[in-house]
Amino acid sequence: MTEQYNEDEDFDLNELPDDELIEQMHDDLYNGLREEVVEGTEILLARSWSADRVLDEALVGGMAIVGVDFRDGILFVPEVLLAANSMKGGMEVLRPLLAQSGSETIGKIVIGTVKGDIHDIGKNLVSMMMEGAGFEVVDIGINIPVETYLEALETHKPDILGMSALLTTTMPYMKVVIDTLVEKGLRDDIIVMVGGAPLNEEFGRAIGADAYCRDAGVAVDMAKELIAQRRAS
Ligand code: B1M
Repeated sequence: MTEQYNEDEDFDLNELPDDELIEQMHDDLYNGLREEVVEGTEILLARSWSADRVLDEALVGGMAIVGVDFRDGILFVPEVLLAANSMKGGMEVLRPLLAQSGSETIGKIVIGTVKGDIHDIGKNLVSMMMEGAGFEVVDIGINIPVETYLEALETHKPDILGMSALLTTTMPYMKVVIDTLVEKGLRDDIIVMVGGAPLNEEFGRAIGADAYCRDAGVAVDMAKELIAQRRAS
């Protein structure tokens, strides 16, 4: 990534046209500059950008660049943590907008990232979008073992169990959870939806999930569809 502006140079994000502001926000996210990412997010909203568009173009777009350089060994964990923290700053600004919903609760989801995996940005985004669509969301966090999923299902009695995994080494754990539900005779009581960058449809089917969700928007649509199907049957 090249610096678009000299770091010492004092400039006002507000003065940048939209396309340059987006590029600058990608740089700021890459460089872990949370305050600047938050400010850029606020500026775009003030320019009447929708929360969805800010999320996709400025934040998710920026994190994709970070992902490529992380993969290629250009960025390392501490830098990626700072980038993630900046992304979360922007997401906090968007949260009330994404979670704005006048509608009645249309269903309940318990969601968590599987054991061995601490990635939570995607899961948090899914939670926000589901809330926004009128779901009650119980986020049980990261690194979740099967016992904790089971306890949460017992306590909260949700319609849906959502699991997230970002690592090829942790995605098989989703099958451990689903197999345990089957063993305990609980599988038919709940809709299971899975997601995370390394997953795909085929994997979702192979482990016995009801749906693989490519992104948070798909998760919302799938959740509505599967709940409607279940209630109709
Ligand atoms: Co990690 N990491 N990371 N990392 N990290 C990846 C996943 C990786 C692809 C990077 C790379 O090499 N390009 C790679 C995995 C390779 C693989 O397994 N094939 C990787 C690695 C290797 C690692 C470590 C092993 C690195 C190390 O220590 N050497 C380590 C593992 C730690 C662990 O979990 N045990 C590690 C650590 C970290 C950080 C802590 C530094 C940080 C996480 C911070 C945090 O989450 N709080 C981090 C980050 C940020 C990433 C990348 C760069 C970005 C992930 C992200 O937040 N994306 C990531 C690269 C990448 O994915 N391109 C990478 C943005 C987010 C909005 O997208 O999470 O895909 P995503 O979520 C989407 C969809 O997938 C879907 O909807 C979301 C929103 O649209 N979705 C769901 C997700 N979950 C869902 C659940 C659902 C439905 C939909 O349920 C219903």
